[in-house]
Amino acid sequence: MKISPLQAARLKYEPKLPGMLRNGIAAICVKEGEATQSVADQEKIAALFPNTYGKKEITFEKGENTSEAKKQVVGVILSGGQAPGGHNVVCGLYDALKATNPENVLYGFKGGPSGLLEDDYLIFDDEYINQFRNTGGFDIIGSGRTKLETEEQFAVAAEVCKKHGVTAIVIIGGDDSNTNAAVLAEYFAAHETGVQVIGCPKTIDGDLKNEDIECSFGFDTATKTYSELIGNIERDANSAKKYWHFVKVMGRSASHVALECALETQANICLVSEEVAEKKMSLAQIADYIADAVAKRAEKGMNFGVAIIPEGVVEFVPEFSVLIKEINELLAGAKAEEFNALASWKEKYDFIEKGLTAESFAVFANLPETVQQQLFLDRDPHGNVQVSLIESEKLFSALVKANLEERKKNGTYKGKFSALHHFFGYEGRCAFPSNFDADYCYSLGYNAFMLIQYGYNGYLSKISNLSKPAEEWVAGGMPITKMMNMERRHGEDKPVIRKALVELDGKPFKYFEANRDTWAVETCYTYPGAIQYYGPDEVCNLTTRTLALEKGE
Ligand code: FBP
Repeated sequence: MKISPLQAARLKYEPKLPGMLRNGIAAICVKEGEATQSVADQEKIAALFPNTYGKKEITFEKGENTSEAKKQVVGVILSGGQAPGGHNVVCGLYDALKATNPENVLYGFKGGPSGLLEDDYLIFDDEYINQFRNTGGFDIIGSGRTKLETEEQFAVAAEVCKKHGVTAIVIIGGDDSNTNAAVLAEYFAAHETGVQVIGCPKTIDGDLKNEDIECSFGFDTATKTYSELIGNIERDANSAKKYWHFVKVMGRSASHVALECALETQANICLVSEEVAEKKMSLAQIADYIADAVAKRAEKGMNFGVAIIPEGVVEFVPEFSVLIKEINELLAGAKAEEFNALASWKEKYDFIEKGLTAESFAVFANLPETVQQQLFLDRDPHGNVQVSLIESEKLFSALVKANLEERKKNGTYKGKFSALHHFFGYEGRCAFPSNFDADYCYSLGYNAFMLIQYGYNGYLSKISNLSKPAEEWVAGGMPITKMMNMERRHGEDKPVIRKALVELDGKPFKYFEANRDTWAVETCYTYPGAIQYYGPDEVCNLTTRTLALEKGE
């Protein structure tokens, strides 16, 4: 198979482990810390996890390895959206497993959690795994979004594990997948299957983080990739001086990706969904906020700019989420057929007008027609509006355009407004992992095996002190139940890992808030350029601005 020169070079890269894991398997000992409590709802979580609740946090240290010598057969699963570095988690896991005992076996369940349920797997060997070292993507075994959450599924999983003599399962996933890992761990313990479950924190969205997990893997590479592209666009905008670029960036719900890109590039505008919700901003207010910056820049002769829009923002606009709920109800059940049978958009529009409340119809009527139609055409199998498919970059540029036209009429704006649109998402999810993600992921996988070897169940592989050089990173594990609280999901109270949204009193947002008025009106662009894999430390091992600010650096 032909491979690119960079791929060939990256195959040879040796990921860095935390100092304490560097002296070989025989010299890794475990230090137990304090017993843990869940972050909230302690009694309820303890009752739901009688076998795995309240366990101790642990760290690894240099010292004699006292783990029990037994043959390990481990199964690994990649769950959910791709994130750069996933291959290295598998490589780190494999290397630690084989270094401990060459007889140990690593199964890769294919296509996500369904691979475990369907007993669809491959067995890793050196030749196969070596092709994937330090590469992006999840194609090593594929990924999927099947949720492992029912007792029936757990029973099937236990059967499959028994069949192959599996001693542990490693689930590489986001907050939902790791929540399910904790439930599976409890099930395996309660049924005395002898199978351990370890999770690894993955998602480019950056919303799986808390006082224990400093960041999920993939966030570093994905945001660097988007920031490179946004920086290039800024330079183009500043050269041609004729376009406003509206750039939507991925992040299903939280705005960590958008905020990090704004900190990296100092774009003129960045919406932060959490702030939109907090201030209960309407679409018109958001448009007015952006139009203000456009008008002020136009006064200085700058009819160009860059605005970053987080993927999930419309769901955080209160009036818009009410509209979505009403549309979902309007077309529930048989009413969808009635609607679909209407021949023209005009007839459909009348049907919508009659079915919505006056407030929601007013919101609807102000949307560009393409977005109006999107709300009724692109629906999921349950008939619900697919909010993630709404082209919010186009929605906001259209609203800004209309706002500026009004300003033109009353003589408060004389500039030119020409908008271009971009969506950066999939471009960043499978990039070659940055050195940070390559090292972090390899360490997470290696560490996951050490947790297995020392007999832990229901733990998340934890590597911390991440803004420092890898030598100073701290390796250990945290019971997943510690990160859980009860939340209402689909009408039921469920134990879940809390999703980390952008904190408006957190340091990254505060820094952004302190600077954004200047960035909006002046041209303060910074150009991060492409991720560097080889060269001086200060360009190859840059931590994210988010992590650096959170750490007070
Ligand atoms: P995970 O939470 O599974 O990591 O996925 C996050 C994400 O990349 C979001 O940023 C995006 O909204 C979504 O996946 C897209 O999902 P899909 O790959 O199914 O289109």
